[in-house]
Amino acid sequence: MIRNCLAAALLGSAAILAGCNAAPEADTPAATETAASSIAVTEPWSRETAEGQNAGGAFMTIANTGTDADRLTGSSTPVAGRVEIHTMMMEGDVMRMRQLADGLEVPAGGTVTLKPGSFHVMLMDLKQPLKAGEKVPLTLTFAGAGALETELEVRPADEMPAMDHSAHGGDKPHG
Ligand SMILES: [Cu+2]
Repeated sequence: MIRNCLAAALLGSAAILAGCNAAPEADTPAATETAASSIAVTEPWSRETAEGQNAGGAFMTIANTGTDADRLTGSSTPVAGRVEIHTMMMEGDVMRMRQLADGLEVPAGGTVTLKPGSFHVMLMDLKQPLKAGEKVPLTLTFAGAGALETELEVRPADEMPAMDHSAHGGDKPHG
């Protein structure tokens, strides 16, 4: 069965940006929402991968404006053999990724940010390198909201979260 959201996605990116609701909300132009839930995903992105790199992280902000907690339980994309929900945690002195077997909870009225060094969606067994500028379709599955179609924006590898040198006066003359 083809979900309404998928049908909307097939119509093109404008439909994706407008979400799956018949009447898109004017104040959330970048959000993707399902008709049946209060989950919205904003700024989904991934980083370009090097040739031979077989996994990559995907990041986004997930907001739940509903009154019930929801849970991201799975994900899929045509470019990866499988997709897992990961967190990062310290094991001794080593930062390790760990799969969240029960998924990632998005509290009622809350927001969860997936970002480098923290929660992320892991694209495993990549079938092709992710190239900067590409858009990669990604399906997110929520326990309550069901399937939600979104699209990752692939960003250049050197576009790291900006290290704020301004605090050191780096671009100002010393003395
Ligand atoms: Cu990971």
